[in-house]
Amino acid sequence: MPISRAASAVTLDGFELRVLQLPLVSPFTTSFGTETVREVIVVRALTPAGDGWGEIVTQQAPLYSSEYTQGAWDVAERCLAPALLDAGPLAPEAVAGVLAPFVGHRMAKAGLELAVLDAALRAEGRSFGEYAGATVDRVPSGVSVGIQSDPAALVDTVGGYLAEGYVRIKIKIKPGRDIADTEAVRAAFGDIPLQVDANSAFTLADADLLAELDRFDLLLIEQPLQEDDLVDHAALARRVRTPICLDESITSRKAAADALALGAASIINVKAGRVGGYLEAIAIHDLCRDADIPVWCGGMLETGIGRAANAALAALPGFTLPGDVSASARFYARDIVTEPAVLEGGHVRVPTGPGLGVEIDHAALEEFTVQRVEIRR
Ligand code: SMG
Ligand code: MG
Repeated sequence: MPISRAASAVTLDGFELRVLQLPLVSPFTTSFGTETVREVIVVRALTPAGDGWGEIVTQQAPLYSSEYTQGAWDVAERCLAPALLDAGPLAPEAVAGVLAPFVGHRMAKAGLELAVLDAALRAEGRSFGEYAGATVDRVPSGVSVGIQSDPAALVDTVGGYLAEGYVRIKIKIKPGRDIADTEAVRAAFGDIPLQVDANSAFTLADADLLAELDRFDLLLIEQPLQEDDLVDHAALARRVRTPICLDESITSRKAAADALALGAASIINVKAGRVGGYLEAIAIHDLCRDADIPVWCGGMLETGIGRAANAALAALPGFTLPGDVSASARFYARDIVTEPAVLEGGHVRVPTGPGLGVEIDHAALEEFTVQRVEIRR
């Protein structure tokens, strides 16, 4: 690991966990359901030098992946936080090793690691972007558009986002809401950068249908098959011209290497929560950059905390495709940071302040908190 990615150790006095429920500005529908409220866990690392903040990007129910809020809460409170508090002064790079004996629970681990990372970098006065190796000061912003009532409504919604300046559109698809939706967006807006995300809703038996998407010149098809269908994804990739991009399947650097070796993906969606943390996400970026595999930064409807971290991650040089790093207002009327991410000329700025470079709006944090616990050494 390059020396620039080493931060100094912090002394952990404790962690505070909060479940937040943030209302969404509009319902978000994917192949697995509709959300109107984003439930998320905010993590505060308590150190003598100050607090660090992270977020656990689970949802209320295990629909995107096997993790869910109360499961993450339980494992964080019962196992993960106590192990970190027992470890003594801790560098952020040591967090994953301390948590490695606990199988799975990557989103929970990622949220704790991010809080430690933020605390350590704030103490050093260094930004996460600088630490991670960001090479640009703003990143192109794509938007993920949920399934709408019908293709005409989808065209309306996409038109609104294009008018705001988003530089790439991703539409969610599912069986029965696939070809016609994609065709409607292509017909309405011509040659815009466009991709689709199925969130695992198809099977290899749908290969002919998925191959019909080839005529729309999409940037990629994201996660058409199940999380553990690597071999089927490889078979599908041989039957469609559109690049296959994996999201749910890529749970680690090793999973990314395996998927690439199998030919299951030619593009990778990097999401820190899904892979157990931003450091593992950076390792996947490094692997793909060395292998000339394009990556882009995925999103989990993050609050201002994770959104700031995502903007910095997306500023690494291997992120050659626009990510799901949109303005906070795309999801939230009120965020929990004092300066939520905004869209400026189709881009989102990479924060430059210490740590994640955002300050918590404590009144908003309180307003959305529905559950709270403190774990002390
Ligand atoms: O944060 O802009 C965002 C959301 C992007 O579509 C998005 N995420 O599968 O890529 C994905 C979904 C998962 C979100 S479900 C909580
Ligand atoms: Mg996805």
